[in-house]
Amino acid sequence: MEFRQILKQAGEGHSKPSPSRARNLLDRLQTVEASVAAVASRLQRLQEENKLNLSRVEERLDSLVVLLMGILSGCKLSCDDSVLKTSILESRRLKTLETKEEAHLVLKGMGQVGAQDLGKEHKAEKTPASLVEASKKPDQSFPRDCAEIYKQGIHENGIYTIQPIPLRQPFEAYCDMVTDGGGWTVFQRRQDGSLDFNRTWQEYCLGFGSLQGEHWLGNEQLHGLTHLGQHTLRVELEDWYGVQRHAIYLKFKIASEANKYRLTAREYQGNAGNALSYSHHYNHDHKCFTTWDSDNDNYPMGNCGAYYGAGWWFDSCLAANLNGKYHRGQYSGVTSGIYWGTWYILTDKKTNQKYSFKKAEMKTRPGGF
Ligand SMILES: [Ca+2]
Repeated sequence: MEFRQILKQAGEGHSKPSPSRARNLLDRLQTVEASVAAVASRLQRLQEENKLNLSRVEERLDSLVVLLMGILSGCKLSCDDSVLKTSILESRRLKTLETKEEAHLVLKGMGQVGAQDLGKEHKAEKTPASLVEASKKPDQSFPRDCAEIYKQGIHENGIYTIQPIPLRQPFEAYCDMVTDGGGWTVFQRRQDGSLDFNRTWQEYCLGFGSLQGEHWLGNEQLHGLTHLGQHTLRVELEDWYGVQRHAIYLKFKIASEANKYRLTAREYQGNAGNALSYSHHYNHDHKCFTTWDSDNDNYPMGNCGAYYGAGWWFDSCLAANLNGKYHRGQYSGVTSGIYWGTWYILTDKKTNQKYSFKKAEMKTRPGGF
């Protein structure tokens, strides 16, 4: 029987429960009501806790979504083929290694350095040991060249780590991702005269300068970049009036050191003229590299590299030399400047002046890119 009915009956006098029984019932009623109130309060607390937990979960989900969006928009990559793409991103991250000391320590761990002359002007940073471990895998751990990076969807100019030959040491290079469709691995730059290009055979072999500024990437690196398949050479020139011209060679190759880094540059296109194959007597195509301390030129009476103060693929001696001295426009005396004989003549017969370029850049990418 319900308590309230009992009480009602008691109040109406249909039965006559004893006063003690009525008190007992009232006590029990109060106990039950207190229990119900406690349960209701607990339920409410639980509901509030659930709401709080739910909102925390939502917050964490939101932050995860933001993080994911950041990663995706940052790398602009889809997530397949992730090993190569991760290595590209890692190569950009390496730019945060700022000091020469850090780079030098890393390089000591790596053994052979590659394109860098850390003791002098070169400021390029190198690969941490952990990444070098990855690069020891038998397959390709870094993109072969800037063209491959471009094809991965990265179209930003800058310094990237590349590995033209599997199992060989990766190295850094400046990638021109904008000019004429991008994908160019830059191997020479002149722009302000801050760097001396009259260097030894060994220096030209390993490379020198700063990848951000004036530099020679290295003949060994050039050989690695061009020894397989067909490659294109692009030469860009700017004079002191700001006029720009270019020369393209659809067949470009640099031989091994055993073959004195011999140049192949054929099938010219462009508007700067074919200075590399100027004439029968001044033809740089198929000529070996010469420096002041390694004479491999076609001039039997002396060393063209020593005479003109540059490392280059001299004939006997030159119709072009983009590694010459940095003169500010016109100069006189020995034709030692940054020279391209099909654009500016060797000597102005009226003034007896010669002309050196303000900017020069040489770059390569695979044929059919
Ligand atoms: Ca000679």
